[in-house]
Amino acid sequence: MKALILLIFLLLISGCTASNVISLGSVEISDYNGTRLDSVNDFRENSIHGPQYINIDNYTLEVFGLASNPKDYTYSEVLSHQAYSKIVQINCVEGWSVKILWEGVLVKDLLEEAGVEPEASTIIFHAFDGYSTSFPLSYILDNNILLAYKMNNITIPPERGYPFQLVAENKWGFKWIKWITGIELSSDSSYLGYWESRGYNNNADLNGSKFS
Ligand SMILES: Nc1nc2c(c(=O)[nH]1)N[C@H]1C(S)=C(S)[C@@H](COP(=O)(O)O)O[C@H]1N2
Ligand SMILES: [Mo]
Repeated sequence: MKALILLIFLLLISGCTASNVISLGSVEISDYNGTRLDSVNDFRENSIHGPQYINIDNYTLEVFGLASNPKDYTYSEVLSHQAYSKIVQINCVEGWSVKILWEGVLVKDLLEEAGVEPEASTIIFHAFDGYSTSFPLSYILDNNILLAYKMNNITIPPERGYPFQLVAENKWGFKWIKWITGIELSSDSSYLGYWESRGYNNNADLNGSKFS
């Protein structure tokens, strides 16, 4: 009898421990399918107003402007979209670069939900620190541009743009807007963002000129 009670007790606690596993956060990876990655800590901090610390409970991503179905998303609503990943290097005009595995959702998927109106030619991204930058709509659609929430398998840290940084591949770092709060569909193809209105090339192609 005592042995039976002991056995039941042991079964119970083993069951408890098994269902009680607490998942710890992921660890940054440094290698992906044979590609050596740089680290989240290899970035330089040169943001216009320093790091921003966004409270995710009050956060919304607003998709607005020339859209038939403008929408406000919570963080988890954005993350409920199909996830994609790719390795892309960010290059700052100041001369440093960092190669990272990015994971996020396609900006294109959000734009399709918002219903792009025919006059929309330009996508303007707005950020929590007042920063902005813009792209031709075709660049966003044709290149599967990511709105990233993870870098090297960890959630993007506040200093690096939490909750979202744009992976503006083949463009200079100043197009990689962090702390994104708004995606605006616009017809203003001559819109100039923060650095673009201070002399940097609005096209910002890596193989083109840095300055306008
Ligand atoms: N919101 C916001 N995004 C921003 C910036 C900024 O000042 N504010 N700086 C840009 C510049 S110039 C570069 S090179 C990259 C660099 O990313 P990092 O600041 O994480 O190194 O962020 C870009 N995104
Ligand atoms: Mo930069």
